[in-house]
Amino acid sequence: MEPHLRNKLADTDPLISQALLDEAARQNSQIELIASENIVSRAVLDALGHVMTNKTLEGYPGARFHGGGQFVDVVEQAAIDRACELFGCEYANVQPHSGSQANLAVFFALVKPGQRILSLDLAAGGHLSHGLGANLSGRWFEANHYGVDRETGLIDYDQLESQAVEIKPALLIAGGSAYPRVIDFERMAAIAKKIDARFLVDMAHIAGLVAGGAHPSPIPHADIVTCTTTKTLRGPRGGIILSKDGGWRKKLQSAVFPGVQGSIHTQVIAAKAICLGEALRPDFRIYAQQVKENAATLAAALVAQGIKIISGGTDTHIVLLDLSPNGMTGKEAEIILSRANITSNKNPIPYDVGNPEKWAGLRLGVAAATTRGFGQEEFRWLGDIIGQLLMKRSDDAVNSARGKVKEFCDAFPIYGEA
Ligand code: DSN
Repeated sequence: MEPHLRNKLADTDPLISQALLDEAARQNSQIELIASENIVSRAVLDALGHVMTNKTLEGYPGARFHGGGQFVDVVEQAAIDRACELFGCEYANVQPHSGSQANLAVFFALVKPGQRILSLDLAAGGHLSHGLGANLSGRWFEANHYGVDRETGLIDYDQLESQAVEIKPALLIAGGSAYPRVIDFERMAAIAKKIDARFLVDMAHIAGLVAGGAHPSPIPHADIVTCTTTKTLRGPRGGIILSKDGGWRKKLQSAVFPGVQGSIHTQVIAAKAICLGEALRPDFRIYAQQVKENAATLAAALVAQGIKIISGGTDTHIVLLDLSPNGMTGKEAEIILSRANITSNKNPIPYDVGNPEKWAGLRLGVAAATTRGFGQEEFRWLGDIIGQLLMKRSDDAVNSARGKVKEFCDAFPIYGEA
């Protein structure tokens, strides 16, 4: 056998080998509270490192541009069928390499350059692929944004309706990266219908909660739904496009390939099929419910510590902290928590201005630690300790938190021995 096919990574590339080992150790020894992260199953990891990665294919199952695709066809068809069963829809495209790619393909299918789109403002919890000026979506479309009420932090649907009637976008978009409350998909669909716009829901963050029955589904209301398999869905990095019926099938199929992508990531599609299969099992419903309860517990514990939470709480896995009353930026908070081995990210809050260094928000998410086995008791403690870290900002608080974080990490290990 050629050495290239036989040698282990540790023998051929010590730099990368060590970085991978260090990353595994980091994940084990830190509490992960970044809302877009999760911890995939061993089965998903197995697929991601499989020789299926060697296979190049374009096209769709049964209609490929290269030979030898019969086993990838099994995998991709299973992923499609499972996505349709899980979300109760007739159409699924599992090829997008990411959520942003999925959104790009939907734009390609539904709107023309220069047309208007209307989406949630980034600072109010939207996503950069929904029309940010620096993103292709903001350059090619005339992007307009709706916000949230300054007091409640909630979408004001009456205000949104007036704006939509005035702007008359071709595409109305719901969803994003940091809106912690249930979105009224039915009302938004009615607004889209009133102005004859298409309605896209990007459920990237909440897909696992929808799959597990812990959050209302946008599928019956939206023309198209996109999501990632990464976040609450607990799968590999990648995107999916869904639609309740087959009406958009032809346009969406050609929008993904050859519209915005070429060959597929075969091993990732296998991993997507696995995670969708996992989400179909009854225990995933328990997981989704636990995520929701853990987030509510974390939010309540933080409020009890005197921390301001956008919208006063959460209906999802996301808890968004407003640190302006503490005279602190999100970046400073992120650093203090990281000193205690708690990982989070600075985030804009509604009406935040200025650059990321000055954002007043810190976004927390409970999906990864819930996968690890954390329950409400652990999240109650986390809320207390995060509150104290942010209030006291002292070395004593950091040291005491770090000791407890280690206890929890040791009690809830990830993957066991590598
Ligand atoms: N949209 C980014 C986030 O929510 O963190 C990445 O998925």
